[in-house]
Amino acid sequence: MSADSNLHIDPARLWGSLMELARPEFGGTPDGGMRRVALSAWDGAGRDRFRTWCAAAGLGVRIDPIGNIFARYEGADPARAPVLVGSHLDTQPTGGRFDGVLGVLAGLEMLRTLAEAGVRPDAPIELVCWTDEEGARFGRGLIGSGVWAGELALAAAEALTDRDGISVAAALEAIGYRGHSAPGPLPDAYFELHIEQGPVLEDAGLRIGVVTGAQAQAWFEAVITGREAHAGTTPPAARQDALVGAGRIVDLVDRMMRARGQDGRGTVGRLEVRPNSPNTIPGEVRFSVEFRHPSDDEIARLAAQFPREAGFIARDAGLRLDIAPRHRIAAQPFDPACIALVEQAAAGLGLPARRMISGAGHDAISVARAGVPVAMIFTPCRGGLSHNPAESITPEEAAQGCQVLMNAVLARATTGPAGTAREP
Ligand code: HGY
Ligand code: MN
Ligand code: MN
Repeated sequence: MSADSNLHIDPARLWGSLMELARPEFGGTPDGGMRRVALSAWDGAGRDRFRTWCAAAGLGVRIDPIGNIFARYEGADPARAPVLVGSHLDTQPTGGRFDGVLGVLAGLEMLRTLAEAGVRPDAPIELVCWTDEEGARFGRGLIGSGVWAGELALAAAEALTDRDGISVAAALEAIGYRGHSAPGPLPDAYFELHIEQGPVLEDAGLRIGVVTGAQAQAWFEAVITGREAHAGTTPPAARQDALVGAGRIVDLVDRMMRARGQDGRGTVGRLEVRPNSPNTIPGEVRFSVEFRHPSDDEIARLAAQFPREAGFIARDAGLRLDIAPRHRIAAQPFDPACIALVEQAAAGLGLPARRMISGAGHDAISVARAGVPVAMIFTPCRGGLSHNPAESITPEEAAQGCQVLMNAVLARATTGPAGTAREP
C-alpha cells in the first residue's frame, strides 16, 4: 500500500492521553509537573496504563529483561523488518509532562489511527517504551535502550543502584517489569518524536525540527573528602572542608563550559553534603558532573582537563578527590534517508522546519549505535524550557509532531529497506 497522506491522527485523543498520564496517580504533581522517576511505583502505574491502551488498540505487547515494552502492529508483510518508533515514560524528579511521553503516546496515537482505518503498511510497526532514559535515579541514562543496543551489558545495568542502594533489578521486580521476551527483529529504521527542550524552534518561529544527530556527552561521579569538625571551635588553618573544595570544583566546571562559548555545556546537577548539619564542617561531598559538546574531540579534551584541574583544587585544599567516569556518549549522526523522510513529511504538511542537532541525549542514540537507521522529529516547547514542571507545549504542536511522525513512518514502511519508493 502507498503511504496514505489522507490519514489523520486524532488530536483530541492524543492530548487526552497526554493529560491522563500527567495525573497524580502516574506521578503528576500539583504544580503541573511530573515525578515519574524510572522504576518508581508511578513509573509502574504509567507503564500499566500504557499497556492497557496498547491492548485496547489490538497491539501485541512484549517486555524484555530490562523492562523495555514493545507493542507491535502487524504489516501486510509480517516477514519484513519492522519500523520502530518510541521514546520514554520516565521523567526527571521535577520534570515536565511531555519529555519522552510525547514520543510514546504519539506513536500510540499513530497506531490507533492505523487500526481504526484498517490501514496495513507493508512493514510491521513497533512502538517501544524504553526503560530509564533520564538517568536521574541510577546514575546513567539510556539504560533500557543501551542494553537493547548492546552498549550496556544486562548484568551491569541490573546491578546499578540508586542512592538508597536499590538495584535496577530489584526495582524492575518491584513494579513487575523484569520481562522475559526474546529480542525482537532488528528494526529497518527508528523514528522518535520529542520536544526540543531548547529555544531554537520557538525563537525561529518554526514548527518542526528535523534532527540530524546528537551531541557528545561525558558524565562523572565525584566524591571529595575532608574531615568533619566543630564549626565553632575549628580555626581556618585546621579545616578540611569538603564543601569548600566541592564549591571550587563547581566553579571550575562552569569556567570550563564558558571557555567553550555557546556550544559549551557543563553541569553539576546533584550534590550531597555529609553530614549536612549546620554546625559541623562538611567531611564529604558526593556530586555529579556532566559535559556536552557537538565535537567528540572537545569532549575528549574536557574529559582529560576536568580530573586534572579538579585534582589540583582538592590537593591545594588538603582534600581527597575520587572521580569515576559514569557515562560517555559519542556524537551521533542520524541516517540521511530517514532524515529526508522527516523533512518530506514536514514539507508535505506545510510545516516550517529546519535541520538541527540535539543538545539533549535520546534513546535514538542507542538505536543508531545498534546500526539501525534513525531520525528524530522535534516540536517546540515554551521558552525552550524542559526538565522543569513548567514544561509546556500546545495541543496543536503535539498533533503536528504526531502527524509528521506518522507520515514519515508510513513512507518508510511502504518503501524498500533502503528507503527507495516501491511501486504502488
Ligand atoms: O539528559 C538528557 O539529555 C535527556 O533529557 N535525559
Ligand atoms: Mn527525553
Ligand atoms: Mn529528559
